[in-house]
Amino acid sequence: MNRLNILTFPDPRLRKKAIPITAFDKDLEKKADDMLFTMYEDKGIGLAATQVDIHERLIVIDLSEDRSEPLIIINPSYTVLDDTLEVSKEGCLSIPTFQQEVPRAKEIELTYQDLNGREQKLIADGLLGYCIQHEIDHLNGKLLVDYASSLKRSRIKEKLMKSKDVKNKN
Ligand code: GNR
Ligand code: NI
Repeated sequence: MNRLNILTFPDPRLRKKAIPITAFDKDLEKKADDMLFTMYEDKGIGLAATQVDIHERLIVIDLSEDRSEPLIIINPSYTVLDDTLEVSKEGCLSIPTFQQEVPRAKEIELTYQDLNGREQKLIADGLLGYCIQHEIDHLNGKLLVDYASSLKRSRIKEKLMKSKDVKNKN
């Protein structure tokens, strides 16, 4: 398994729209494995392929305490079952040190394909529901900063660009 490099805001590659997956092969399995490994290493609860510069509709999630319940989600779409908007306070591995409150649908029904290309359905609310909505935002090039004020967005942009300068000088 390989640890993949996670893109950091404001990298323009985070804005690319991911395309549907059509080949359910060994190569796809390896991408999913590497993404799970990377997510566990970086202590995230979810990761979208866009964040590791793969612009295909693939996400991985694991909400379990002992990191033993990996979910591999391909070509996801969802319908809203309960459109009450709940406020979810979220972080993102692509925007270190940043947190944002985001309005999310309370309950969704997710339709997706598994690694074998078989269609699956899942009803989700709470953190799982929010996480799925967060990851699908990534596949569409949308980020937590888009829910923030322009002042807050420019502050985090300056901060992360500076910390990148420091890294490049060392
Ligand atoms: O690790 C993460 N935590 C989180 C918390 C609330 C809602 C969504 C998330 S996803 C995030 C990892 C990440 O950046 N995934 O894209
Ligand atoms: Ni994220």
